[in-house]
Amino acid sequence: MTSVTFIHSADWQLGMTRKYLSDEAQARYTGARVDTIRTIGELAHSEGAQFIVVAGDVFEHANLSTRDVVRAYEAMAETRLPIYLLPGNHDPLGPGSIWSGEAHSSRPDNVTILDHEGPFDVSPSVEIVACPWYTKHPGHDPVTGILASLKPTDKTRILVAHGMLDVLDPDKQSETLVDTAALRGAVRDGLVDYVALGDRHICWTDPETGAINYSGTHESTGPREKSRGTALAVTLDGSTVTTTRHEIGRWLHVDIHRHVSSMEDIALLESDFASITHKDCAIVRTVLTGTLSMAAAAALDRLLEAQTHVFASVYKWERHTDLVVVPDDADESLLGLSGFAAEAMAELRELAQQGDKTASDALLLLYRLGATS
Ligand SMILES: [Mn+2]
Repeated sequence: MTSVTFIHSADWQLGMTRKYLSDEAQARYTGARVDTIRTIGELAHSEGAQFIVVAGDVFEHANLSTRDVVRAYEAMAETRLPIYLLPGNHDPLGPGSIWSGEAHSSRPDNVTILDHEGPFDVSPSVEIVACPWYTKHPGHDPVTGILASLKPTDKTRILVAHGMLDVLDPDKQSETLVDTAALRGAVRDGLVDYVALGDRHICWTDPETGAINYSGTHESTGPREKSRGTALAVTLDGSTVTTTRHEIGRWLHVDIHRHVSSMEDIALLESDFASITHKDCAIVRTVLTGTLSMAAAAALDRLLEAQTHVFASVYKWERHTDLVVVPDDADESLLGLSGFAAEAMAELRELAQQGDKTASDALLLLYRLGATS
């Protein structure tokens, strides 16, 4: 058996939109997610890879514009390597699927849709067995059913599949969980040499076999993904599997957690923002808690406002944000209120101390008006 090297990628979800991106950032995000296909091509050439597999969810949904589809195909053509695309739960086969639309007449010759179980001959010594999704809700394990039909072969056999391994999600009672034990058995029996998985957006190698892998997405799709996008370079040589993780994405989702109760804390928060590179391609979700004086709260607002111009997006994770503004003596003397205004302020202060958000916001507004007048 001769050795084979290829790139394993998955979950491109091309055409994805995110509600926390402005139109400007969304346009760059969409473009980058296509452009990273070219980066995968460059990686493939530098690794001496013979082909690229994408293990499901190539497109975000069935109703993408023709532009989204043809631009993706154009980038795939430029890789000048065979690319095998698996339909997943976002882009299943079947009536009205994205694979049958008019835009697909532009599909380049180097791209093969894994539109049935296979085998697909990659070369005289390598074959792909595919587990495409035919519907968004198959109602059963979409992967391991195919194993029973496989006969031993002298070829190197790569299973390309999409779904959630049961060992990674033991509490989830989904009908579509994939039976990990069955896949491990197929690897141990020599029925398959490698399992290229998509669906979980993580770069993961099965600790028991080394041959069952998730590549992760090529570009981060959400805050649960803790790095820029990844792809795996895979070499199969006899029964030896070598996988190398490559960080190829440009976009990053990052959470900043910080307790802020003083100007010093706000300075630390500022350094959190400063430490992130490629800020124009970084999406920051903040989780801020604490009790702030009005002066500190105003400084925090100014800091956050300034970051929105630098980063692709900065937004609060509302559910976990808990900031209360309570005036301190310095705030009150700066405002120099008297009479009715001072009484209103005292009342608001009492409510804010009890955790009343509206009172907090009103105080902050009062402070801003007062401090700038
Ligand atoms: Mn999926």
